[in-house]
Amino acid sequence: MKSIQIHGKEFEVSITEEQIQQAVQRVANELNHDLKGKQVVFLPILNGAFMFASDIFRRIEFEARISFLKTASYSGTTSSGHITQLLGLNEDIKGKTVVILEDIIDTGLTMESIIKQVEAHEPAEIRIATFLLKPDAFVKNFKIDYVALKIPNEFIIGYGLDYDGFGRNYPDIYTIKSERFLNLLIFGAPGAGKGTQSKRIIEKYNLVHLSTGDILRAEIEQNSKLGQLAKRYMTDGGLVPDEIVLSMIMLKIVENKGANGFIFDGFPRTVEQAKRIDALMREESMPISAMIALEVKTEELKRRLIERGKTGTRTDDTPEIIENRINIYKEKTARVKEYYREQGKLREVHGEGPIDDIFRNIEGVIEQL
Ligand code: B4P
Repeated sequence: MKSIQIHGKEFEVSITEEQIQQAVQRVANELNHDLKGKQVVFLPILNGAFMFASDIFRRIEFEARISFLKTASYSGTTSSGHITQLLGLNEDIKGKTVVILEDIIDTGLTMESIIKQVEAHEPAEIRIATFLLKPDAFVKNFKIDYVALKIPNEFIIGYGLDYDGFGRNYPDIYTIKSERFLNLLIFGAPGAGKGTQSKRIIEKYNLVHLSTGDILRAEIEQNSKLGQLAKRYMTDGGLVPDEIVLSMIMLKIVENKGANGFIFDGFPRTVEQAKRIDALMREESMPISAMIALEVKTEELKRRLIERGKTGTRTDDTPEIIENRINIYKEKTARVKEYYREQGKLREVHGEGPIDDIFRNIEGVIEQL
């Protein structure tokens, strides 16, 4: 996606030049249809509306005048506390049709004040044409006759609109690149459903899935050096040493820079792993958002894994190794949960029952983050 930098902030295209031009053409068509035969004066409001005004005016197919206005805003001592003064209205608009051209209307406060001041010059009628409207921010009740595009209530630049004076020159509209990201840890004993729920979370939230178990099994499959090393520990259900797991996961994070976020599945499994990943993600300005811990009774964990062992390909799904994995979880891994509880990041979710119901509860947790 096209992006630009202004004052160290990154903006990315949210409305393309083509979409803008189509919308502007539609407004111009409506104006041509509605106002032909009238005595029309266009009043664009500077600075922001200069591009919109220029694109509209060159598409107007009847005789019309154009006169640029500017507003000066200052806090006054009136009851409204805020005054917008209209500058440059020298054109005789008495008895004429006036079209005020604005780049963006959000609350409508400024436009309301502009309308009042234009009315004082006794035009026959006033029409409002705005390039952008933020319906969620609009609190006034005057009629807006022509709207090219409606946008959510967020900060934008381009096509005449600026950030601290810059950005007006771009033909597209840009929004600040989302700094919202989601870094989730999905946690639970072996068989708690981490892998099962991760799949759904990734689909819905578009996160990169980092399952240390899957990565290690892939290494074993390829018979890589790392795989050979990991196999020694995984065969009986023990933990692979922290250094190996950490270097592996760090590599994956670097490879996926620019992701919306990560879901760490089966990681961290020791407090040392947790401390190291916290430090790295803080350095990357993407701290861990929350740990979602799936709570499942030991009997149910065993039942699930033994069941999978009957048909699946996991060599560690045998009764003795399952026992060992669960014991190691209790001894070494369960305490990671307390580490995140202390940080206020732990979210416990009941992990028994239908998979869809569990996912709905997880969604509820994520939506509140
Ligand atoms: P993992 O791959 O992480 O395996 P696991 O913790 O045993 O969980 P698993 O993925 O099997 O279970 P899930 O909860 O999805 O680790 C394997 C090994 O790799 C470890 O033993 C260790 O040696 C090594 N390792 C991995 N990460 C490490 C790290 N960070 N540090 C050191 N060593 C590491 O549950 C899946 C089963 O439950 C499925 O059969 C599913 O169908 C079923 N299930 C899920 N939800 C269900 C529900 N609601 N109802 C019924 N069944 C359900």
